[in-house]
Amino acid sequence: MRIDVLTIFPQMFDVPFSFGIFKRAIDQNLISINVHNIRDYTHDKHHTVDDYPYGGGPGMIFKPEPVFEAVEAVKARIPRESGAAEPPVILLTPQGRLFNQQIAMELSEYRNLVLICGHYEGIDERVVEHLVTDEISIGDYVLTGGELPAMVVIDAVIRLLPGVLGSEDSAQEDSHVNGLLEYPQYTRPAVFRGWPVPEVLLSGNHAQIARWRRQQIIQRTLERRPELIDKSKVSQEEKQMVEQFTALDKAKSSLNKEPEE
Ligand code: JFT
Repeated sequence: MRIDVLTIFPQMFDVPFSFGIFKRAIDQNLISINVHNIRDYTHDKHHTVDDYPYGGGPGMIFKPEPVFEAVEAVKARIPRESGAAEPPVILLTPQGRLFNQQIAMELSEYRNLVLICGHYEGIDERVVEHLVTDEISIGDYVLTGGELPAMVVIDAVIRLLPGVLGSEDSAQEDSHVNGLLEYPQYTRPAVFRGWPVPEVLLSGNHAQIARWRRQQIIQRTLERRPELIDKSKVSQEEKQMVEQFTALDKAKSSLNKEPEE
């Protein structure tokens, strides 16, 4: 996959992609990430990328001309077979559709992605209407620009590409792929500062371990992210089993408590 990123802060992308899994994937030519400075597509002496908002208001707005010219130049340089679909042009914006694993999987099917990172108070709406094909937000909190969201999207997408992660199936096992949270994990020592690893995991009984993990997955998801359960394939029977289990557990621990004053 080839990813082209447009930004006024290209150096922000140097560090995250110089390490570990990304570096290896880039070195192996599984992905290429090309970062372009939007300022290079201005024509005035001061390389102006922003201007005041029409109608007044706080802050500055990205001008449309440099963004259009940058996207058009970058798209022209993407090698494409004749008849191949145009690459999506994605704007990171608080107004976009909320990013999730489903969207990451959808984007991982493309040969090319073009990402636009804005700054200031936003981008001229004509960029959104006539250049951008997809608007994405990584979550309902306020950031200063689209660079960190772009890195989040790139991370989530490229780890799904074949060969990027060491073992082929580890991307499939992750939480949110099956729509639920993960079970708790432990490694040695078996007792750390007096806190033991759950006994079942040391038992060597694989069927019992699998049952315990499944129960933990459902219990945690019920407690922490109940909205995920409704969308998932957990059976009514399984939910009831875990709810009974949890109720029993709570009853037991309240029996063990010191009586209150
Ligand atoms: C914030 C952003 C995302 C995403 C793009 C551009 C300017 C600053 C800003 C802040 C509040 C209101 C603009 C951006 C994001 C997110 C993305 C821009 N700003 N208006 N903030 N939070 N989750 N994706 Cl361009």
